[in-house]
Amino acid sequence: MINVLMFGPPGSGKGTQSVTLAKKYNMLHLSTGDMLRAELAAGTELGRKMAAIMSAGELVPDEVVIAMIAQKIDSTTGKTGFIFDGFPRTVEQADALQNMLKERGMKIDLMLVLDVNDTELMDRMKKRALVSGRADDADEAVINNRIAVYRAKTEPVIDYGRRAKVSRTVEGIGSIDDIFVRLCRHIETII
Ligand code: B4P
Repeated sequence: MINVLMFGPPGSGKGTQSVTLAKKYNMLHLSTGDMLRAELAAGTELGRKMAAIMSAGELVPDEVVIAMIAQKIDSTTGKTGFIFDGFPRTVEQADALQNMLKERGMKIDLMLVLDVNDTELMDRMKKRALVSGRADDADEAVINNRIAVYRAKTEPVIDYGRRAKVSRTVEGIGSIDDIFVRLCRHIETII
């Protein structure tokens, strides 16, 4: 099994690219954002508890997303590996993922870091707000908070990848197809 982390600020294209990469390489796409939004949409107790945190652009508690990911890893069969999209988002989540994989005889094989500037991020999320109905895309102050939370709590996770020599920075500006090709080039080096 190969394990790829799709990394980058909010709106950098992690979700967009993970969907097509997972299809191409027969990997399971694990998006903690999608899982949380599914809880919200289903009106579960967990979803109701997380709604306010997410619409403020804050991170939900580590234990919530760690439990979601562990459950998915253990219930998956028939895939070449996992694409982790939007997870880990804190150093604590990175520790938990590393331990989870180690206990199952796996490791993080590649960390793809999408590089996109803040102006472009803001522009993309405002555009998505017109169609997504996502509360966290609708308000400029919330988008700014999400970017600030990324810089403060998530960006330090890149050091993990650097230490393990698995991180690769990829230019995240350009057409979706061109960025896909750039990402595939890196995945081809580990399969
Ligand atoms: P996520 O769902 O991960 O949201 P995201 O960061 O906005 O998405 P992404 O970067 O995948 O952007 P996308 O491809 O869609 O998280 C949402 C919230 O959930 C978090 O704020 C937090 O509250 C919670 N959460 C999730 N995971 C968590 C965790 N591990 N711990 C704690 N809390 C967690 O792209 C954005 C837009 O850009 C799209 O409209 C797309 O069409 C467009 N786009 C993509 N590529 C483009 C390109 N090359 N050019 C132009 N536009 C492009």
